[in-house]
Amino acid sequence: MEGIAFITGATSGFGESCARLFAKKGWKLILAARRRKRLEELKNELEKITPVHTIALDVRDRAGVEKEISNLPESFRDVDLLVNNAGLALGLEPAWAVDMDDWETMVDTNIRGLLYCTRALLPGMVARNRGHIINIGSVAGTYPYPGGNVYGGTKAFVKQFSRNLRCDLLGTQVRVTNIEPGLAETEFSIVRFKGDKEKADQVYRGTQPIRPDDIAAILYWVATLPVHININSMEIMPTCQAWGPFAIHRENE
Ligand code: NDP
Ligand code: 8X3
Repeated sequence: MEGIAFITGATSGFGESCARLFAKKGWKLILAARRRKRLEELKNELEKITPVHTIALDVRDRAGVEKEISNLPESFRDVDLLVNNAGLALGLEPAWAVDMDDWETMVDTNIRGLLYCTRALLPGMVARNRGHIINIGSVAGTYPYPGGNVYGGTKAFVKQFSRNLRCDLLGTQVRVTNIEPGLAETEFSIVRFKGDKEKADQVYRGTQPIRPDDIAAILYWVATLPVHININSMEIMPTCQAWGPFAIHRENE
């Protein structure tokens, strides 16, 4: 099954890998992110194999999202798949020490941005009785860790919002999936540590993390299952990752 995929955060990591794979499989692409130059480079490359429409867009800009989606070119209008992938973590400080701006940026991107894109594209999917929204959540939306505070909170929102969407969409053929990856090497940690590449590299030191192409392959499988099958959620960790024991603070130790 081919169709039209709208991918947010297409300029790196999971989004970029998905763009490449879906292009190879014959899907038409709408690629959105803020970095215009990277978008244009990707468009030039992928346009050789499939039609591509790019949107230089900050998903936090509600009016911008609404305008761009209502002005999609005719041949890109009937979006079959929305991949709500644009997102980020900022910092790992404890809650009492974080920069409030970082919390706001995560909420505005991972929650509000995802909502704006979803709300703008969903009516068309329901009207056509066809479509799929794949949200990129995280294991951080289920399992807490020190410094995960608001990032994990935003992904917990994505998890429950995905489930609630399924309830609203019951009776339609529109599907919803929450993909929840664990340790994956992308630009994620460079962004989290605000450009500190050395610190970012330490996150993946001695590991074999998930690669963006792994997530793209999983996402493609989820998106191309028969329409009567809905994968509600999928939690994915690299084999080198698992859970730890409960943390217990002991006095005088
Ligand atoms: P990357 O940093 O490599 O990619 C993030 C993408 O999101 C970029 O294309 C970036 O593009 C885009 N983006 C960020 N903010 C905005 C914005 N305001 N408006 C539009 N686009 C935006 O990281 P990943 O590929 O790892 O991240 C993709 C998703 O996966 C995120 O939601 C992340 O939380 C999630 N995730 C990541 C994991 C990991 O370990 N890597 C694990 C679990 C989930 P640009 O800067 O050009 O706007
Ligand atoms: C990204 C995975 O564990 O760094 O969502 O939060 S983690």
